[in-house]
Amino acid sequence: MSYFKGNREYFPGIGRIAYEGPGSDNPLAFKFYDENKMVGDKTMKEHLRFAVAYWHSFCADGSDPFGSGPRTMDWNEKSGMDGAKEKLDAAFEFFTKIGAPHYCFHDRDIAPEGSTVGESEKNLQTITNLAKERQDATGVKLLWGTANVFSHPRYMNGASTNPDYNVVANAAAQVKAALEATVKLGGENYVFWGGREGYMSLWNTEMGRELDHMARFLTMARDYGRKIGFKGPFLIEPKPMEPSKHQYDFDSSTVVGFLRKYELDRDFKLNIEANHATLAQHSFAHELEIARAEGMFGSVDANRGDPQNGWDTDQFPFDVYDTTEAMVSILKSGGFSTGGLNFDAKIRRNSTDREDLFLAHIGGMDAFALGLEKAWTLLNDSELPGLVKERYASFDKGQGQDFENGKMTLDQLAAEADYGKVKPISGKQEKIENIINRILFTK
Ligand code: XUL
Ligand code: CO
Repeated sequence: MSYFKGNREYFPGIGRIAYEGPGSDNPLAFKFYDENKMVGDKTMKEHLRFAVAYWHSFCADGSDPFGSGPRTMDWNEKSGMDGAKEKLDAAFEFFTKIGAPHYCFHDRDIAPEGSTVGESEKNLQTITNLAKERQDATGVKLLWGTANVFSHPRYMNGASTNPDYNVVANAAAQVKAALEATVKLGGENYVFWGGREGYMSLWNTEMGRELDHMARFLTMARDYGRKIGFKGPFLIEPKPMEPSKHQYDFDSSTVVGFLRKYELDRDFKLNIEANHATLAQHSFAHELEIARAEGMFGSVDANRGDPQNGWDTDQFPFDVYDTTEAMVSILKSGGFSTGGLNFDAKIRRNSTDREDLFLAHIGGMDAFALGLEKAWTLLNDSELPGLVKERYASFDKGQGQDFENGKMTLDQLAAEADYGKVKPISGKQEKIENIINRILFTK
């Protein structure tokens, strides 16, 4: 199996990662992710639509607020556009060696900011022209593009919600250029993560006005995207806090309410990130289920937090209970259409070997392959769907059905009240949990 080769090999000694099955003890092989294996009517590759995140894998060197980065990355040695070109080659070598069909980037991950708006745009155009060549040569596709309107100090008070109009205009220039880059590269979605769209203190904040500004900005971006031929969904990625004390896109329910209020719900969907869900005191599956209930499921940023702290630790997925529960919800949503599983995840600061980036992705891909297979079995070959259906059976016929279909008034419903008809009905939670373990730990 071939992989992309630039001027230099950045991951020497590592070839195309192959599926060797659960019996293999080769750390650089898939044990569960067999891209051509059929699960129902699609291959694993088609179901899972994995993507590699440019920022964590090729830009970050492991630095944290307490110290500089311990990782050496040969492709990050040169600065400016020379460095950006080497990083692009390293990225495509990695995508094709790990066998990820997609990638995702922010404008500033892939091309450096220049000293003027025009120079930044030129940098982005130059690098995305090269990215297009590499996409065409390898078949790797862009899952989504986005603009980083949160890292530069000019965005310290927000981007579209900034109280200074001049900053909002700068955010517009970046989003416009990032939309153009996404369209050029055939990106299937466009993401908005509002890292600093929120507040640090309510004493200096006009919240209603900022929300109106955010909606105005998103509406303009939607209109521009459609004008230049972007057909896919715009995605909002909810997160409750970090870096802001409070972010307006707090969680899925909040975002759905916002989108409906400003009539953006037809063009926008949700990009659910596991660790953002837990930061909001929800579970990953909870956020996916809200998106499903609202008909707004779009894509996933696959990662996990750490149960012992509340931060956005962005660890690679590992917990198969979690990936199974997530895949149950995703399959019930009808699976991915334009979305996919983007590893918005970083290797630990002390994971300093070059192979660690491979091991992390192999583990994440295997965890979701297992989750997919187990979820498929739970939904198609277990007692679970029947047990859930049975719980709601009183709404499938007669007056329950009339109630559900809006054919009853409160008077009529109240007239049915009868203490004698209400019997305790077990929720069967433990039975279901036992079924899940049986499916998880048998073939
Ligand atoms: C930050 C985060 C972002 C978005 C894209 O927590 O998840 O990387 O995914 O801007
Ligand atoms: Co994310």
